[in-house]
Amino acid sequence: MTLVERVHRAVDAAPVVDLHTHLFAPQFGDLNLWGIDELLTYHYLVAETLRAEPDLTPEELFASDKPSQADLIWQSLFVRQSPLSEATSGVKTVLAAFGLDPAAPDLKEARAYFAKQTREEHLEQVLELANVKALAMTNDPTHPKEREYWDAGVKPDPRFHAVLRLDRLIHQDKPELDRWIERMNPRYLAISVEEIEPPSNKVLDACRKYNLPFAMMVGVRRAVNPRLGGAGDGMVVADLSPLAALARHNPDVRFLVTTLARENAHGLCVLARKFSNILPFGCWWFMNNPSLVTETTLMRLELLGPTFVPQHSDARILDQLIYKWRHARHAIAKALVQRYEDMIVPPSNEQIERDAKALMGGIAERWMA
Ligand code: HDL
Ligand code: ZN
Repeated sequence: MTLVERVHRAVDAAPVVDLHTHLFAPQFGDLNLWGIDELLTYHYLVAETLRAEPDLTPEELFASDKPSQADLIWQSLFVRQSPLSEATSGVKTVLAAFGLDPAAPDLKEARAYFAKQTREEHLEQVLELANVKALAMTNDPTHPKEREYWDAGVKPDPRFHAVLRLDRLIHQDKPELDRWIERMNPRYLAISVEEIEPPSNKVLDACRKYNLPFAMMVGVRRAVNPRLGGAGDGMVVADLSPLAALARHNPDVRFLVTTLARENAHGLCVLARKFSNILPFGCWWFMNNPSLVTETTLMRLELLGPTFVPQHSDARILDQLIYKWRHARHAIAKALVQRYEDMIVPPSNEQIERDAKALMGGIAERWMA
């Protein structure tokens, strides 16, 4: 086998531990999204449809029900034009993985297929096809429907790890951090920010008390176009200097960091060289495109060696795990091949498998332990 074949085989075979998703375990009922209508009404595809259909207003699109939106999005992005974006090609990858026609003229076949699946068997099939062995959810106790499940004593499938998301919780009069940490048993605390604001001492003390990493997802500017709803967020190039101070003043706290701007990826790498308590994780959101995953993974390998988490899926719909991880594995393997080709002594299969297992799941697993 060629080096390229050996690397792609090892990366494909390495089980994934997915450090960031918006998925819910099946015990959360309808919060656990799956199926073709959910796939097609993903906010990435909503934004792309509103570009492709300039005479369609967001209000008109959102006024129709989900299946009608899915039909319109399918015709607009998959039939009337070529599905060349990452989000459209992802839906085709999912359909093909289930043996469905990715170039179908309509959604009849896909809907019939998903209608025959039960939630439980579909979950096993998706995790198998995606080779994902564990994943982190995004849990927000201020979300009324989700809170109902926690208050009713929900016990998530052990492959779905809780993460306490602080974006809204920290603005509550009484965040009750201890209560939610003890109820959810989160693997880390997380927040998304436009610019880095040092977390409160209460948050950092909770990280120390429960030995939890603190994740910062940096560079999001919310609602740049409010009419697009969940699809309306944008990005900024953030100032990373507060992160250096945070890591320096809190050497006993672990920081998971991912940045939304391509321009911040290099600076994050340099900071991760200075502070071993900073773990770059994934190519977030607008960075989650194969070209940028390969570029960023290559830069991270060159600056950090295999000591970071190259990707998280950020999946919102269960079936997306299949495409987000197939596309990521291919992009990550391309970067690894380039680094191995530059090694004076070519790597053995064992070395390639060891590195692939660490990058795809081992490092993430240790940080979520
Ligand atoms: O804040 C986040 O976790 C982001 O990932 C947002 O949820 C965003 O809407 C998203 O889904 N990006 O992929
Ligand atoms: Zn997310």
